[in-house]
Amino acid sequence: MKLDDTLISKAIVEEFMKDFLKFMEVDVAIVGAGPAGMITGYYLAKKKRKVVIFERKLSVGGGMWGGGMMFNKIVVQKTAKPILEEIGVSLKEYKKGYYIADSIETVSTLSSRTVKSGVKIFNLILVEDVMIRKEKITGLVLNWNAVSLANLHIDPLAIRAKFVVDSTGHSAEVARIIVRKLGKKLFTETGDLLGEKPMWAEIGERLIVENSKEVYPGLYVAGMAANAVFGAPRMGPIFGGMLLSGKRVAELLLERLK
Ligand code: 48H
Repeated sequence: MKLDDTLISKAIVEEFMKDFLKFMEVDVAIVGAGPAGMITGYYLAKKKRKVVIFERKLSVGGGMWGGGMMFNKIVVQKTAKPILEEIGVSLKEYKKGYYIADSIETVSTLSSRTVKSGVKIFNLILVEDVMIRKEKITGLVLNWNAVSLANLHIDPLAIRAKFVVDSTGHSAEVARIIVRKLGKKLFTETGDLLGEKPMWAEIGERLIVENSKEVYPGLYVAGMAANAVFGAPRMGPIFGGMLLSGKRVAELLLERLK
């Protein structure tokens, strides 16, 4: 069989477009394919919800690849152990209640399980705005990240979602867009982003699960974004909270989608 160069290109364009069209209307659109976003997607897709994740970078995994200060190991506490076991990551007990995993194995296994569960991840796409109708978020406004990096004046495209999850990490970008465009409308004490507090693993990891909830009608926050919005400490290189937060948001959304 001779290989046809143009057929190879047609295959890519046609199949990409099919996927893109299919995921332009979803149950849940997740912004950011870090650990929190991927776990949220995994638990939603496991229950057959239609889920898409948009990630602006070439690679998924967010801040997980580098472990702590580029030592590529991640630590999770006992409560998060069942999640990593479920997705098939090897864990070693370091000291009682502290488990350690290889960060490369964790990101690659998590992303593989997320995609195989039915979540569609589009990389290289930046979420630059939201759609609001009757004071509820109803969709996302997308552009290629390369367009933004090159500072090109090119208009975006839009997709519709019943619910949106902001799992963009420290920057809490979707919640920030709401405040910038609509004023202090978040479900926080002041309506504004309260901002992340200094590092304290014990408190940060506890509060992140409580903070993983709806922050504006139709918009949920998961992972580091939850503590940035609700004003809780960062936790440093422990990742259990990101996984527990993602799972919590998936559970809340499954209730809403019933
Ligand atoms: C598309 C976007 C956009 C956008 C951002 O940073 P992440 O890994 O976030 P989490 O919450 O899953 O995990 C946080 C963890 O990595 C961490 O930073 C910890 C534990 N820090 C503790 C500490 O003390 O420092 O992933 C977020 C992802 C990234 O891949 C971004 O590229 C992506 O979101 N993203 N994608 N459109 N507007 N903004």
